[in-house]
Amino acid sequence: MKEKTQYVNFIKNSTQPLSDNERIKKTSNFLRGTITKDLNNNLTGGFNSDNSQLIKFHGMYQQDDRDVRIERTQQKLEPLINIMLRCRLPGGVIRPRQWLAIDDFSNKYTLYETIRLTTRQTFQLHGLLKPNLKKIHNLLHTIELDSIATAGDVNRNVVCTANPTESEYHYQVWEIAKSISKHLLPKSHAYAEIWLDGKKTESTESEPILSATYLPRKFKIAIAIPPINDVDVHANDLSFIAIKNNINKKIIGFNVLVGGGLAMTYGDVTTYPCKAREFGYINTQDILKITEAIVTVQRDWGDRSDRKHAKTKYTLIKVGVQTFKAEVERRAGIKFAPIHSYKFTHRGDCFGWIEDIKHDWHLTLFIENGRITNNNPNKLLKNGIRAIAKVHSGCFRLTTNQNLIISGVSPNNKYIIDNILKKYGISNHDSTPQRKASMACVALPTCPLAMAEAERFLPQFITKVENIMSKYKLEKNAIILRVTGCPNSCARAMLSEIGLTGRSIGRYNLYLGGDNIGTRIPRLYRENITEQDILNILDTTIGRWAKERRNNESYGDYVVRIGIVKPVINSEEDFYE
Ligand code: SRM
Ligand code: SF4
Repeated sequence: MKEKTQYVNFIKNSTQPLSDNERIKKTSNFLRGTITKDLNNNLTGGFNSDNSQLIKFHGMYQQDDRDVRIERTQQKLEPLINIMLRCRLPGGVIRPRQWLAIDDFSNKYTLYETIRLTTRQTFQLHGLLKPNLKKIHNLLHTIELDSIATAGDVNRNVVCTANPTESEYHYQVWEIAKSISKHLLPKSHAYAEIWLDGKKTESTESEPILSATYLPRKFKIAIAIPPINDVDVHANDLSFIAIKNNINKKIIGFNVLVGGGLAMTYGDVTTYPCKAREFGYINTQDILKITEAIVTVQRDWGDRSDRKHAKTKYTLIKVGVQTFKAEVERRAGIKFAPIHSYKFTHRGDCFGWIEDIKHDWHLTLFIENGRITNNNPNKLLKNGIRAIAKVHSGCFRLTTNQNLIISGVSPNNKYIIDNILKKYGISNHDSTPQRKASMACVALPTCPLAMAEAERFLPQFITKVENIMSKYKLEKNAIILRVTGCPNSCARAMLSEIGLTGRSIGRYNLYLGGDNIGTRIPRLYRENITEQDILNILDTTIGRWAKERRNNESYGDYVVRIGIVKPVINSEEDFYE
């Protein structure tokens, strides 16, 4: 305990130089910087380096098309700078009229003309040009959406279980997701001022929860409704696991988990993916107080010198669960009760039509890599969803697996939706269970951090994995398989049974042995290998799994049981063993 107290004192009195992002935030005048000046500068398509950090807090990333980067450099042209915008959509619910407006905008004003559903239940528009930025923010505003705090050192989009099998509870967790999102939003008027031509306010603002320098790093919150762990609780700084009263169908409270996170830096063993720790149980009415206390402890104790160690997972490991938890209880004035028992049994989406207790219908559609596009002439996905949005009176729910639920369809309208899907060639049946259990991050060409392909690599790679599955008569089975273009794990490869993380173009690290409910981190099996090497390994291990597995044993559990990889139990101690 002495050591932990010393760490907290060290943070208070730290003389380590702060990271440059701290300077940018501090001098930004509550996230304004000189964004407006850059916005009006027609000589460049981008923002200066400080402002390009600040626009993240307003939900935007400066990018360039990496496919044409070299060519443009040779032509002595500035890179094709453009902006990616990420919307704030707590719980992933979007109305058809909102969808139509976004769809229109993406057709008229984005370079790629796509809508990209993300692993955190929202959508991104890639390829916006600076002159169109105010247009998109004004549009979002008129349809009651915004992109505030979907990036930067703040609380990000709050995710919750969207699965229609849990419809009785969905509304309750969605309401909570919205209230947490609102509670933790920056209070600064900068967004309205810059993007919506809002009235200029004197700089007497304050950020009572986030502070004038905001959080040390991004912060993520999820709400899960067991038995489904679709939100991947262990990827989040703070997770709430709903405890249900099955008689009155009310959620009575939540188990609280803190300190999950998946990223690492290659070659730096002080960084690693981490599971969240159980803090205890709280009643539903205490959720905002507990959230605020956890966020402010991380705000005050998180590392502001070294961004690689700034996330809650490292703060928690440094001070220990007991010290962190005691401080949360002190600040919230609430004591955690012992954890209520809960069990996760799966986390994939439930594809196809499902009827809820009110006799409304919900259709979960598989969207490969979350990319809504018309690129395939035989499957005009974007046009098809647009056509549905025109007649649909319910809503759409985005899932954390990059899929789309057409939600709240009356029995009479079901056939209308089915006919539209048929007309546009959209079907769940053209994808195998293996394809539906696989996911990739965006990576190239837009992500500046990508070391290898992910979204553009996955479809063909899965075809090869499907061949292996059918060779061993496993067509009805699926392995959770995820690919990311770098070790940041945006498609949560570090919670998959087979995880690939990009090393360089065409080469990946292969991780094996996560479980299929998202409660075990996989272990590095082979480093920096080619697609063919990976397929050879999968052929052998999947073949053995087909023959030797016990009952319904998953691939991840099998490779751990027979010792192909040792399980990761406590990543800060054994991830690099
Ligand atoms: Fe992510 C950065 C895309 C979910 C961990 N992520 C990025 C950036 C913005 C690259 C950048 O910083 O310039 C990527 C933009 C690519 C592009 O062109 O669109 C990017 N992340 C994504 C999305 C779109 C992946 C997807 O295919 O759906 C997801 C958007 C989520 C959202 O809607 O808010 C996305 N990112 C995640 C997740 C998964 C999750 O949250 O469930 C993780 C791992 C969980 C975690 O945070 O530990 C994740 N992204 C990162 C990191 C590593 C952070 C760290 O702990 O060190 C970075 C890099 C960073 O922040 O410095 C990053
Ligand atoms: Fe980019 Fe890496 Fe995230 Fe993929 S995992 S989107 S490559 S930051």
